[in-house]
Amino acid sequence: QAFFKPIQNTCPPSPTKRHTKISVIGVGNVGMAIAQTILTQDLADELALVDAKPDRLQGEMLDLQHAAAFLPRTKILASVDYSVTAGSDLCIVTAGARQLPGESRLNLLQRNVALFSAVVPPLARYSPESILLIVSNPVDVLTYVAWKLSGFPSNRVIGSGTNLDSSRFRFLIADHLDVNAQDVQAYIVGEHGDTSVALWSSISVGGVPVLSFLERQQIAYEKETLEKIHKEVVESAYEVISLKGCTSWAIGYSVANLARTILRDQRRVHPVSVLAKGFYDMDGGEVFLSLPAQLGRNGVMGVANVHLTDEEADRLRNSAKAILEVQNQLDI
Ligand code: 6V0
Repeated sequence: QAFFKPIQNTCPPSPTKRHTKISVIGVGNVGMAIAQTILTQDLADELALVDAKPDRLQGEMLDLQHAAAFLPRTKILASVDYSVTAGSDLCIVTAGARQLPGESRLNLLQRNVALFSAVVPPLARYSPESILLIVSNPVDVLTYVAWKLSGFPSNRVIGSGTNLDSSRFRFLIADHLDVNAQDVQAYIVGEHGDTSVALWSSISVGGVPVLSFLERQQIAYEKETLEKIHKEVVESAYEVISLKGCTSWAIGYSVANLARTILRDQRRVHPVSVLAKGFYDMDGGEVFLSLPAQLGRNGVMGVANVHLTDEEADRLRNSAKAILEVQNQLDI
């Protein structure tokens, strides 16, 4: 018995209205921050959650469902079984092993590769047309692993990469210049990690190139000041983790922002981890790292040709080398 008595002669639903489904794998701090931002921003008709811990998963699903009266209408599902993800448009992977006391980064990575072997193939099987968005760390290497395990074309495998680092960078520059971070165009590219590269030469605020503006105004700026801001970006994840035990809100917004660009075909440029081969003279191997990529409904559409100084280009190549060195030691 339907609650509402249906009216006669209603038009069938418009065939052009798409049903959007997002799956989030891993309901830890990061996965849940992403899930809740997706819900509040009304980005999906259906949200599927998967985790290896059934009780935690059920608890998180119920807790989100109980907010239904305050949120846009979204069907929320959860299961340890990947069939719940079937037909997803976007699969976001945040599942990750935690570092054990005394464990090397490489060993942790090898455990995460094993974890990805259990996660990525079923995702690819249940949603063969989906876009994979990898968040688990080390994100660049794991995006490569997800690409290999999924068999997807490279335009449909993306790592959240330095999208978050760039947002931290824009915040610090905005704070320094007392402007709105949304008016600051600034990219951090390369590895999401210690070898990331700040593209100082292309920073602009409201369309005004920052470095040449400072030079024209004869405002002395020290290279060290710029390096200090970049260093602060690199250290900020460690700082937040040492203070609150994890990072969650900023990565939640950052990934939801990527989801919006992709699913709504916004064609915006984001610094995210993509297969770098062929861009910026990086022909030395199959490596994923962050470049300013244009994203849309089919995933990666292209990479912006930002002018790099010789020093920036060198640093980017070194970043690629650092990722490849780790990748080459992996057993996949
Ligand atoms: P967390 O709170 O430990 O959550 C991880 C979740 O993964 C847990 O709920 C686990 O139960 C689940 N999990 C473990 N194994 C499996 C499996 N085989 N299948 C399904 N689920 C599983 O970690 P947190 O949420 O804080 O971080 C998740 C990952 O995101 C880590 O790898 C972080 O390093 C990474 N981050 C990446 C960032 C980026 O910018 N790319 C930013 C922040 C964190």
